[in-house]
Amino acid sequence: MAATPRTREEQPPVDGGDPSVNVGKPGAEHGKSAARLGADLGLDDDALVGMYRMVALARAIDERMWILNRSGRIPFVISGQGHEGAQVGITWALRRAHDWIAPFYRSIATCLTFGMTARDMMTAQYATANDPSSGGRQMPGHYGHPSHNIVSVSSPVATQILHAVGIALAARIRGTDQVAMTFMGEGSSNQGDVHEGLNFAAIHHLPFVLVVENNGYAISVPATKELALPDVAARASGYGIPGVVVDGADVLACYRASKIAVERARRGEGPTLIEAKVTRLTGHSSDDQQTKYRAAEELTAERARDALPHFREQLRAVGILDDATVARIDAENRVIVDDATTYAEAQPDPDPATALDHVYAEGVEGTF
Ligand SMILES: Cc1ncc(C[n+]2csc(CCOP(=O)(O)OP(=O)(O)O)c2C)c(N)n1
Repeated sequence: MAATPRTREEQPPVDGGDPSVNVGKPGAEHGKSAARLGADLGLDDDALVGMYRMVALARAIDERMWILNRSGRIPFVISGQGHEGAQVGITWALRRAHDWIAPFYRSIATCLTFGMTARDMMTAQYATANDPSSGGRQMPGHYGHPSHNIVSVSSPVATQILHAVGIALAARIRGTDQVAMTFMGEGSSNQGDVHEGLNFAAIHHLPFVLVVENNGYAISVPATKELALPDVAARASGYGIPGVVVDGADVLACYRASKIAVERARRGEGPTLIEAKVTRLTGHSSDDQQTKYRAAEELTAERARDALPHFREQLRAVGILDDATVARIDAENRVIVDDATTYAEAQPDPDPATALDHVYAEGVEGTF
């Protein structure tokens, strides 16, 4: 049997990759001028601070969820910690209230960036009657928001690609100029749905972007047992579309990759596969103990790839953030998270009489 290539160098080139995706590193490329960082991407200082605020808010909400879980207030957490930088950077390139996203269970920062609020997220965790994701009927972490064009998360992984490709097809037929983007892990990218979705979207040049957030594990299964090559993005060439690998700890690199993909999709040139190499800072979920299958040294090394401190230092290095601004953002985020927690805790549960609503078709005789 032929040896399987294991390293990036041994791989065939990933079609369409942009060699300049490492933008945003402070220093030689950008100098110390605050005005220059992000300028080539059309991002001003306010936008950069807004992106940082969003990464920090997603982390603060996520950390609160774990505290609430461990203190018995909410039943289940599936975390986005380690994914936030990629999620904010990538989602930032979409047009809110116009484009569509089909998120997955780690898409906390994605959903916040696309319009959901901390209260929306927390009511989903508490499964309250007024939770916009499902009125307390979905599993926690299965976010959705019809008025923000956020499709409800499905529990079977990867099905969201079919929903998003269908939305992209509808957008094409209706001529709405909308782009549909979906998100999943690298393990999920092995599902048959992904082949069907990418093949169809590529053939028809649909306005669609697939984002694979590769955190190296599918629950306890490491990437080496999920993929026979290092990059999911390499598969894109099999569909005749660009595949881009991007460092998920580099928010601006993620934004750039997404901006290119979204503009291409909107121009009618078809889909792109973006693979963001992220990290999973927590267990798979609150029901998982990752120290059983990950060495302490590996977990320490993962912390060094955390986008939150990286982005903060990047903005600090060019003078866009200072200690006072960071402290102010942290304090504001604490208020938002406290408010969301108190609010969600006080909301009523759904009425048990509605438990079967939307489960069976109503008014249809003889179909079951
Ligand atoms: C079709 C299907 N098979 C299995 C599962 C159980 N399951 C839930 S999450 C998960 C791991 C997914 O890993 P990955 O796509 O890499 O995403 P990650 O959770 O690591 O972000 C599995 C196997 C499922 N939900 N749906």
